[in-house]
Amino acid sequence: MGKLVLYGLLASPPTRSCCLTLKALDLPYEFITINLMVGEHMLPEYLQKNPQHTVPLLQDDELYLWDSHAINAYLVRKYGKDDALYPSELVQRAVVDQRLHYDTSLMFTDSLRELTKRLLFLNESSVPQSKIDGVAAVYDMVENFLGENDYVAGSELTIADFSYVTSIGGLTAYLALDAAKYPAITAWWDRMKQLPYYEQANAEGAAQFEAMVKAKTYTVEP
Ligand SMILES: N[C@@H](CCC(=O)N[C@@H](CS)C(=O)NCC(=O)O)C(=O)O
Repeated sequence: MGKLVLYGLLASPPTRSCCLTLKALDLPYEFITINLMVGEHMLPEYLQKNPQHTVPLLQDDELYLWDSHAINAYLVRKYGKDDALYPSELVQRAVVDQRLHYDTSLMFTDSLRELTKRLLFLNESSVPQSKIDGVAAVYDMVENFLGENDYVAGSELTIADFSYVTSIGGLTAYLALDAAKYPAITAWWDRMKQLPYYEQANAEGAAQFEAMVKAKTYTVEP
């Protein structure tokens, strides 16, 4: 097995989704911090590895792979003892893929990344109400995805849960999750916290992210 290196930032939700997958698969890896706050992701040596300048980035011997969803799928396919976290069966995989694309397009990118970019990277002092409404719409959708299921893509834990637990966790820094309104998300999140590697892979970085957002003073504009 090659040496795995994960370049990332603990506060970054997609980085932590990869930490969760690595831990779930019990894979040893080196973690190299790329501090976005001081622009380390824009340095030529990083751009050479990932021209899209995002974290996380996985190095597996000569392969450099970015995008957390692609990384997580790759890790399960290459190193998983079975395909449980990213099922090979056509329909099950299609549902997992749909959940992942929802994270890439809407939940993380359009909601969480956009809000965070405005406040932490562009240093803006307000966010539009429409963006906070967008967070509520994401909660509605994930509550719907979960339905009666234990996990976001059905009855079994998959890599989609790792993306969702980090993205939803980040969104709660902007809009608290109302347990009465979102009982399925609340129960699922509690279930995720029971995973033996959850604390180590997600808790510290999630607290760091929340502290960064909460340290900002901002208004919500109509
Ligand atoms: N779809 C990507 C998104 C990654 C992403 O946007 N990461 C943020 C940090 S949480 C980042 O690297 N921002 C810096 C930039 O895009 O220049 C993934 O899932 O890995």
